[in-house]
Amino acid sequence: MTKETLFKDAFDSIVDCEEEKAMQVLKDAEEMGIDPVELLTDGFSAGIKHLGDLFGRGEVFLPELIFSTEVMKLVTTEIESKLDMSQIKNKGVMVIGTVAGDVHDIGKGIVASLVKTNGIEVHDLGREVPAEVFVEKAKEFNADFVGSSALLTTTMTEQKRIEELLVKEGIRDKVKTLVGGAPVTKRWAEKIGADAYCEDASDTVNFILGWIGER
Ligand code: B12
Repeated sequence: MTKETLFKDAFDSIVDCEEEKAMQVLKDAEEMGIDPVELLTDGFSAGIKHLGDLFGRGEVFLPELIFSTEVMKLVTTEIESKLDMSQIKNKGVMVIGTVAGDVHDIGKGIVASLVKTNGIEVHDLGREVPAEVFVEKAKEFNADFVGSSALLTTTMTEQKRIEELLVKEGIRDKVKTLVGGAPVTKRWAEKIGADAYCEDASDTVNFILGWIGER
């Protein structure tokens, strides 16, 4: 088995909604010493994104998307349980969530896990989180970082509301804001005044560790 075949199997296991195959890939990856985060990003996540394209083109339907999401969630839970938390040092505090009106939480969950394994205390607020709650929790936990995920073009505007509320509540300069999700871009982040747009979980960690280094 080569690395390429393994990544292709990871991709296919999500597209074809095959739980057993996905679990076998995880086992093989462990034996081969493959980085689980790389496998998650370039294998499984690429698969769910491809399925989204097929869904967008009307080639697959919502039930298929829901079943594959279940497999994706099993995979991410399994990988999360294997991530090394032993180096955890509290380098900062993050609140993260998916914005109001949006149930997509797979990517947000991956980001939360990876940030956590890099020594940040993470408070995951879940999904469909109102802007007011992001700000309230940022205050309560004295957060350094506020991350919001939006997967729908119709819910991206909630990220702008978070920025506005942080200003209104007088804590905008106490936090760094990070935005992500499939329709979100660097341009959008700049437009709404967010500190960073992150393409994926590793990108997020790089931004956060960079800011911590600047302190
Ligand atoms: C899985 C999925 C679902 C699942 C979600 C299950 C769940 N618990 O998450 C289900 C089936 C429930 C679903 C429902 C719907 N979906 Co949907 N879904 C998807 C799909 C296929 C994959 C999303 C995903 O998990 N990707 C994998 C993860 C790993 O990637 P990611 O989310 O982008 O996250 C990465 C980065 O973006 C970044 N990131 C993400 N969040 C954050 C946060 C921060 C702070 C940072 C820094 C970084 C960051 O890092 C992550 C890790 O690398 C996408 C297609 C796509 N291309 O995204 C459609 C998609 C998002 N869905 C879509 C639609 C239309 C819907 C529905 C409206 C369908 C319907 N008719 O009901 C509903 C919406 C319900 C609602 N109110 O939210 C459209 C959105 C179109 C648009 N432009 O707005 C898409 C693009 C599909 C399509 N091509 O049409 N969906």
